[in-house]
Amino acid sequence: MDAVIEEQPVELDATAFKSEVKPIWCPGCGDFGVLSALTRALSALARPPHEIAVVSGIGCSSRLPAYTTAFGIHSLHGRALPLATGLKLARPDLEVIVVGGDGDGYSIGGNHFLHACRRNVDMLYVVMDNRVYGMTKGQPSPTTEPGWTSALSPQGTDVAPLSPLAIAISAGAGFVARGFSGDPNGLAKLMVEGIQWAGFALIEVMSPCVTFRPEQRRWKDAIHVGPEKPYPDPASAAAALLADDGFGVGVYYRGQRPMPPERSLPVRTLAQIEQEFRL
Ligand SMILES: Cc1ncc(C[n+]2csc(CCOP(=O)(O)OP(=O)(O)O)c2C)c(N)n1
Ligand code: SF4
Repeated sequence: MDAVIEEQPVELDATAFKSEVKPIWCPGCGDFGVLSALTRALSALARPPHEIAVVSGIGCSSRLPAYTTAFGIHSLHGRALPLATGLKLARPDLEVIVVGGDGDGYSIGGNHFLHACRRNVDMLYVVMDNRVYGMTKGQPSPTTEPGWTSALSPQGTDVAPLSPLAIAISAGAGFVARGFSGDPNGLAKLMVEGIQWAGFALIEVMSPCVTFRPEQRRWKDAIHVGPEKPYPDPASAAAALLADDGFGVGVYYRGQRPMPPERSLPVRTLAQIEQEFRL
């Protein structure tokens, strides 16, 4: 009689999730801490790299998928969320994690951001917020302070920044948290919670751009513990986020929103799909 082979849980340490590709981020960039936190979180999840997909848009932060051993898609500017939504619907067995920057996600990707919160497809979205477009050399982003001046915005923007976490809550996101790249262990714990959350989870990570915003090196002094526990309802969580200083770390909101019902779609071959779309 054949021996019954029981499936053992996978035990992989964080290095198993780091690829051989060497990050080309500037020395001191906060995104190193986010990569480190993500590989620790994936190790804690005990799923092998081929069961995980990391999807990004365009930007320095969006280079992250290449630095992991999971499946990676470095997609188009602002389009990571719709791409990841399609991927998750087609392959619900995959753990889908979306990563990117504030410019990518809240500017060109802003529309997709709102609808990902509404649709509540099960994925974690990690936004590395440095309040600037790093890759395109320091343009202001939707989270840039109105008075920040640079060669590209000599008089500042004079435009109020978005409050992405409050927006996410009002659009229906069920898990909303803030972390800091300088605390990879704390961030890894938040990521595990976000990945395990059944539905759309958003983690805003304060991740300094030391090249175009060198003053953000001081963020480590500004970061503080946020809410002791998540706010009980969306209105109080959003009100707290609109009033806070933007540096509180922790889970702000964990809702009760049920996942959309699972629908089993008929499996079709590529040829059948092509036939359907033929004009
Ligand atoms: C459609 C399109 N528009 C604009 C660009 C140029 N572009 C590339 S990266 C980027 C900004 C990235 O900023 P952010 O998402 O904040 O990431 P960071 O580089 O700061 O990590 C822009 C505007 C592009 N590649 N494609
Ligand atoms: S330009 Fe800024 S965001 Fe880009 S790698 Fe350098 S420090 Fe990081």
